Amino acid sequence: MSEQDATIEQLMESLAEQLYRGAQAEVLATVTTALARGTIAADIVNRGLMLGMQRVGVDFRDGKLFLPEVLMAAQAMQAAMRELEPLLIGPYGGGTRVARAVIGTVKGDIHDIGKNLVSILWRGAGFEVIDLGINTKADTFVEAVERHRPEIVGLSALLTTTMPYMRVVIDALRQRGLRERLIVLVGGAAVSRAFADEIGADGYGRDAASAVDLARTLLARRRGGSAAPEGVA
Ligand code: B1M
Repeated sequence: MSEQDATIEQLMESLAEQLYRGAQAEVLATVTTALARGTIAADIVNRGLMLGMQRVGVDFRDGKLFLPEVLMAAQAMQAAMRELEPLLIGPYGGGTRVARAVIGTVKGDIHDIGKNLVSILWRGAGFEVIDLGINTKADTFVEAVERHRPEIVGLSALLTTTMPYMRVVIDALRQRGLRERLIVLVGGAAVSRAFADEIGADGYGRDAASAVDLARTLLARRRGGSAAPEGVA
C-alpha cells in the first residue's frame, strides 16, 4: 500500500515507527503527506511523534535501545517539530501579547523536546516566550526574571536526579524577592502534581496542552478570577 492510500491512523503508525528508527527523512516525508491529507499539526505530534517517542522511552528503559538510537529518534523529532512549529503557533503567533513567560530545562538536564513543545504552544496562545534553553542554572532564571519581568516562569525536568533543582530555582527566586509576583509552572515526565505542591510551584502541566490551559487559568485568576482546571496547585 502506498502512503497515498493509507488511512490517517496507518500514517500515524508509520510515523511512530519511523521515529522509533530515527529515520529522519522518512519522518519528514510522512509529516508532509499527513499535512497534505489534512491532518492537523497537533494530531501529528500527539498521535504519531509522541507515540514513537513513548516506545523509544520504554525500550531504552528496558535495555532494548541504546543512547545513540535515542539520540537519532530525538533528532528526527526535532526536525519534524521545526516543520510543524509555524502550524502549531497558528494565527495567534505575533499577534497581541497575552503575557510574557520565561522557560528553561533546569541545571543538569539536557532534555528539551517537551520544553520546546510547551514554548511553541505558549507562543501559539499569544505568550511572548523567552526560552533559556537546557541545563539552566537558578541564577540564569533569576537574571532573566529581573531583566524581562515575565508573569510566568516555566521549569522543565525529565530526570529524577534533576527534578529537585526546580526547588532550588524557586528558592532562588524567593530569596531575590521575585517569587510572589510570578506564576511558576513545572512539568516533565518525572514531575507530578504532588511534587509541584511540595516544592511550592503554582501548578503542574502534565503535557504541553495542559501547560497552556494552566497558564491561562492562573493568569486569569491573578488578573481577576476564573475556575481552576486539573493541575492547579
Ligand atoms: Co533521556 N531519559 N536520558 N534522553 N530520554 C528519559 C527521560 C528516561 C525516562 C528514559 C528511560 O529510562 N525510560 C530516563 C530518565 C529516568 C529517570 O530519571 N527516572 C532518561 C535517561 C536516564 C537519560 C540519560 C541519563 C541517559 C544516559 O546518559 N545514560 C541522559 C541524561 C542526559 C541529561 O539530561 N543530563 C539522557 C539523554 C537523552 C538524549 C540526549 C539521548 C535524548 C534527549 C534529546 C533532547 O531532548 N534533545 C533523550 C530522550 C529523547 C529521552 C526520552 C526517550 C524521550 C524524552 C522526550 O523527548 N519525550 C525519555 C523517555 C520518556 O520520557 N518516556 C528519556 C517527548 C516529549 C515531547 O515529552 O519531554 O515528557 P516530554 O514533555 C512532555 C511533558 O512531560 C510535558 O509536556 C511535554 C509535551 O507533552 N512537559 C511540560 C515537559 N516540560 C514541561 C514543562 C511544563 C509543562 C509541561 O511547564 C513549564
